[in-house]
Amino acid sequence: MLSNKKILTILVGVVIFFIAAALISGIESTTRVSTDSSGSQATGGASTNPSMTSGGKYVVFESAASNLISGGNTTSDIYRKDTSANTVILISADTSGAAANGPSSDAVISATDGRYVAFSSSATDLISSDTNSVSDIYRRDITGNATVLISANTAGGAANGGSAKPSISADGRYVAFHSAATDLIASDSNSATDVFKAAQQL
Ligand SMILES: [Ca+2]
Ligand SMILES: [Ca+2]
Ligand SMILES: [Ca+2]
Repeated sequence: MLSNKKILTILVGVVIFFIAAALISGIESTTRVSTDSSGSQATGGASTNPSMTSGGKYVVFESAASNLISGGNTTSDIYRKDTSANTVILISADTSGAAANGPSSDAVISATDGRYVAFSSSATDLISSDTNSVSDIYRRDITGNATVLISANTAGGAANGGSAKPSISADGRYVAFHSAATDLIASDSNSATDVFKAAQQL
């Protein structure tokens, strides 16, 4: 027969074990990021493909929802959520600041401070001179309120083939992506999609 003291010791041990296991494996909390700045849920389309800064403050994602910003349209756009302030801003903005005229996807954010976001888009109004009718890579500077074409040809203009799947360095200076274009560099004659890395001033 076990004494009451031994039974108590075993019970305390079991309780400590389960508390420790819960602390080690437990999820502390889950919150929904794809909401508008007042916390209302997204309506009218799916929100997908998140990318996050290293400290977790900023999350970018694509969404076909039309209510995340005022003036939202029904094509997929890129948004950045500040998970501290709970504010949402449009990243795939045209030259006037409104939602772009075509779908955007594949958003990635500069991990260090979240200032830069690279993404692909088939919109034609993100910059003033996109005439190629295919998907391009862009980088948005949120602080500078400016969008630049990353998948530019050697003349600085729209490339002759589609580009997609960007990756951005932690500081936002470099963007890698793949492209079927043949005029991003001087001598691409392999008739195959290649991977490129572009540098942009910070
Ligand atoms: Ca939209
Ligand atoms: Ca284009
Ligand atoms: Ca090639």
